[in-house]
Amino acid sequence: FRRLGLRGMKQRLLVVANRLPVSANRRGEDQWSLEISAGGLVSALLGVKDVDAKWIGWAGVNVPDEVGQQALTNALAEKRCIPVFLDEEIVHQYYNGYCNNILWPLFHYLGLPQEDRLATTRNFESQFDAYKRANQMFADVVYEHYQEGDVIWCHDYHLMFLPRCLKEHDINMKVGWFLHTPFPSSEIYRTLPSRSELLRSVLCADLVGFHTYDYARHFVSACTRILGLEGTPEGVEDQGKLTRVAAFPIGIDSDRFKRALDIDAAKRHVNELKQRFAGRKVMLGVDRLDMIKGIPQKILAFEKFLEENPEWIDKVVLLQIAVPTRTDVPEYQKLTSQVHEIVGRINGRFGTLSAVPIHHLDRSLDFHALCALYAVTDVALVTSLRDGMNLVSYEYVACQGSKKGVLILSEFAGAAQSLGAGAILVNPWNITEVADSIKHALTMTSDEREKRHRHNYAHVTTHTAQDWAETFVCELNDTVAEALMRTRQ
Ligand code: ADQ
Repeated sequence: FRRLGLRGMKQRLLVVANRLPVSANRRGEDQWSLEISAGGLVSALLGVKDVDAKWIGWAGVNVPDEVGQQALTNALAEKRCIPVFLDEEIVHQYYNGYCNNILWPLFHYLGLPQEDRLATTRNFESQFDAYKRANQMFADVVYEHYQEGDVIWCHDYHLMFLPRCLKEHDINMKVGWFLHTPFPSSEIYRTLPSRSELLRSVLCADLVGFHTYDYARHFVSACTRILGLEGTPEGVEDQGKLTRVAAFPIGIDSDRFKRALDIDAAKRHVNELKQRFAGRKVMLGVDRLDMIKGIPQKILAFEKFLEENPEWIDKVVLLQIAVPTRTDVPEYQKLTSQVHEIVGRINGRFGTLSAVPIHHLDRSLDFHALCALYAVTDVALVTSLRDGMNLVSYEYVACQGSKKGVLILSEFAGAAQSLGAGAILVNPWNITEVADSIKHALTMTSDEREKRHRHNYAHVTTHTAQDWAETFVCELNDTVAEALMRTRQ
């Protein structure tokens, strides 16, 4: 890639994502309070500096009245955010329905939810219709704010129809689309009833990006097998028009995490945690409470470890921080109960009068508390069943400057491709293997720990969110410039 850097380019960037990076709470008819929300996309884009960027997306609330909408628009403007207003019905059909019930499980190889498979199939067309309408609503807001020369960067599976809406409005818009989840094998993807229409819409973008080369390859295969188009080393070609397809592995703002640990609030948390868990090894899990994160599998592996290594009872504790998401979706409510039940059972089984083996918190932590946890814990356990990248593994490594803790990482997370040499890679479905890895991590020599950590730390601190965004935007500019040259020749 040509690494021009965004600094000084003075190019405007419109980031379009389903959710704005803030959650809005109404405090009165025209009063809103805004709070940064947790999530991978937010964390990554907060790390992108020195760009004239505006963020377009849904604020996560239904605001039916004009007074409220205007007040929220004004409050968000200070954060360089522009809201898209979606009503309850469209949120239900587009977001809960098509995005979260159909695309999300499919892209993570979970298929459609079993018990409402028939209902899902029946509702499919109306949900897809709502999906297209919602994408058009995002496009309408982009048109309102677009200026010639802007780069429009569309994010994620919620907005696969957006590149098409934008290009139909103005073929000269520079449009990039990036997927934060895996793109599944074409054999999985091809079960989606709207498979062709979605692929064709994504191909309207100038540049299509994925976290890993494998996801990019799956996408190109889907285009060749389902649409009969030609896959080239550059991307996908349709009657002479090339859509560039490439891998852009995301990163984090590692300096922000390191700096956070110098702040008094974080130091206080570190001291408290050290005192609280003195004499015991601490393992950490931090996830959104989602089925793709493999939380039940992780906890069951920990149980297996205690069962097979009783000498560790009372000497090791697992802290599992699970921030609830999509709480109105029944599948997620079921997952919460399932996790609570397993944790209760294991704590009943292995707890003593002085300690319980698992501390499970169903909530988001503030940034400094999270960094402190990353810094003091001995092992991080990431057991995603599938995960586009998994930034928690990066954040853990960034905060482990002095301790050099061990990362146990699922081979099904995109991060396994970048942190594989330093982490202990596991198949999260194999509970015995994960239990053995826990033992390996807890008993590892300091030489091995240091060597592994050094590898990962070098990667995390040199492949940052800033690099990711710069590379994507530069590549988009280059792709458009090259296409223009080709048409002029
Ligand atoms: P997510 O599925 O949200 O992201 P991940 O990449 O791990 O997964 O990011 C989670 C983010 O939320 C991290 O920055 C973490 O610090 C924060 N977080 C999680 N639990 C938290 C808690 N309890 N309290 C506070 N903060 C918490 C999606 C894809 C990923 C992909 C990212 C970025 O699913 O695969 O890596 O986008 O592309």
